Amino acid sequence: MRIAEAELRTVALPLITPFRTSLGTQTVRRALLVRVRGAEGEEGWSECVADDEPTYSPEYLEGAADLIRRFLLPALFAVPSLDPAGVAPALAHLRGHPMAKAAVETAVLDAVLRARGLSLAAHLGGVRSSVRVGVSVGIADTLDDLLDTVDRHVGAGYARIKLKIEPGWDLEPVRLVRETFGPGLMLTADANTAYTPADARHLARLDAYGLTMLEQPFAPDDLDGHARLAARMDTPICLDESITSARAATAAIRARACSIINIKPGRVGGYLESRRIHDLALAADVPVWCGGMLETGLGRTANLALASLPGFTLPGDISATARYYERDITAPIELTGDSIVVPDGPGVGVTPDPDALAAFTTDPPVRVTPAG
Ligand code: NPQ
Ligand code: MG
Repeated sequence: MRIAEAELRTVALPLITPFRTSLGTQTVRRALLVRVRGAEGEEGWSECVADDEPTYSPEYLEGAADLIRRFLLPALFAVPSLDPAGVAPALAHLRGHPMAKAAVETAVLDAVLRARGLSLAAHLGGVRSSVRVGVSVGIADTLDDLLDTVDRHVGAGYARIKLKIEPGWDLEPVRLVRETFGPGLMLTADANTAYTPADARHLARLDAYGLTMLEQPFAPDDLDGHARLAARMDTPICLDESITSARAATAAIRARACSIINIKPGRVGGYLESRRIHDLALAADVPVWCGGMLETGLGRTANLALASLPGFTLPGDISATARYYERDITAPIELTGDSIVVPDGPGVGVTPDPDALAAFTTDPPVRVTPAG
């Protein structure tokens, strides 16, 4: 395709309940939506997962919007015959910003695949028509509140519960949830980098609770610290923030820093890089699963397509819409048993509902054209 114009808009979706992690508390999810239009009338949509503040990653929403408008789209306008696989090479001279790059690549993927009548799942090599999913449970005010929340999600059917942890909220909540729900519950913990290797002895006590994995205890660039922790714990170590590319995934596996990988398309620069990480992890016998960034239905649906690949053997952080939002910008995504059906429509398979967009858009959409 040749991109003729693009539109950037910000939507704000109130969360049903605040989401607290070791990084902070979120009450509203603001999301940057990208729409591209091709010279032949092709149309594609995507969502950038950069958050309001650069806490989970160095990227943030306003920065991503600025970068997309001033640098990424102009670089793509200059390509006369743009294939989805050509997006990353055309942007490779611009350093960093994987979430912004993923958003424009995904919009191009959606446009091109829709024009071809092919689903994103089929294009990526998906092999499952539905995927098992879990829920990520934030840090609670009290242990009673936590048990109520976990009980509700287990009752809803979720295949796995992930507890957000931080120093002062770790052994006790994990022990209590394990004791209350028994050994049959698939349980994991995610620290979002809140610990240092000096905490290794403390973290090793989590081995008593049969966790399927401990996610990202240390800083993103501390592969050595994670490798040393992995060597002394029975609980498998999973990396999230550390895995910023296929090359980073290879380095982490080689260093024995993790035995499981969380793949988030935004964090690694897109769905095509995500597939490369899936492929190399599968070859190395490292299970992968699809992470979540409190996406709207647009990003969440694209994640379902990715999670249908064969190496995604662990439940993803792809909860039903109702876990996070009263109303979404797409049709609600629903849980069936412990799974969600992978859409098979062309492209990502959903488009934003105009009424919902009108209701949630916070600022006038910005139109970007080759003329400037
Ligand atoms: C994780 N997500 O696996 C992330 C972290 C995370 C669902 O646990 C705003 C936007 C706030 C994205 C907080 C889940 C966020 C965010 C935490 C992502 O580590
Ligand atoms: Mg994580």
